[in-house]
Amino acid sequence: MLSVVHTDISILALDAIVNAANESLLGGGGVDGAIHRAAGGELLGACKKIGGCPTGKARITAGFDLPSKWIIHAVGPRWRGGGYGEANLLESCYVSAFELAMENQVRTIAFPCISTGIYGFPKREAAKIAVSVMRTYECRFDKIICCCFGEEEKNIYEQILEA
Ligand code: AR6
Repeated sequence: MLSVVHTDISILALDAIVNAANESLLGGGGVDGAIHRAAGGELLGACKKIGGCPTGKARITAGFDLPSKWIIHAVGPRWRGGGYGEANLLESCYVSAFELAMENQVRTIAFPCISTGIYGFPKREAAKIAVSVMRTYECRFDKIICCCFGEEEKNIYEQILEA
């Protein structure tokens, strides 16, 4: 089941939540900052051990103090006008996150709108890419949540899912 939820992803109690991280995996602003604050200091130690992640890929850690069991740190691309493979890289980070989720027996998972905040990826284009990957994995999960922090994102996802 694929659904849209309008909330802070760090409060969700699922098998896994996805973080919109950067290549260092050492935290930052936006949803990354919120997840690190809610998960507690041990998360930073776990991320340091991993040693980074290339754009378009994902890595997994425990959820520590979060209600969710796992955090999948996906690194989306920075928007540079669209001519630098941004769409493929965004698709690839959703695919990598889903593959890691399946390797770890995750059945319920939520994604933020990766790359559409600080990284500037156009929201509607990003949502179309996200939903198309989610559709291909839908039958392998019990619950896939598009977690929208803003009203605008929520409306975009609802329109795409209804189309
Ligand atoms: N829960 C759910 N979604 C959220 C939350 C939250 N608590 N907070 C923000 N969002 P962004 P990016 C939404 O900027 O564009 C960080 O510094 C936000 O409204 O968090 O991939 C990283 O370390 C937007 O829709 O991530 C990287 O350096 C979406 O999450 C960089 O930002 C993504 O916005 C990554 O930029």
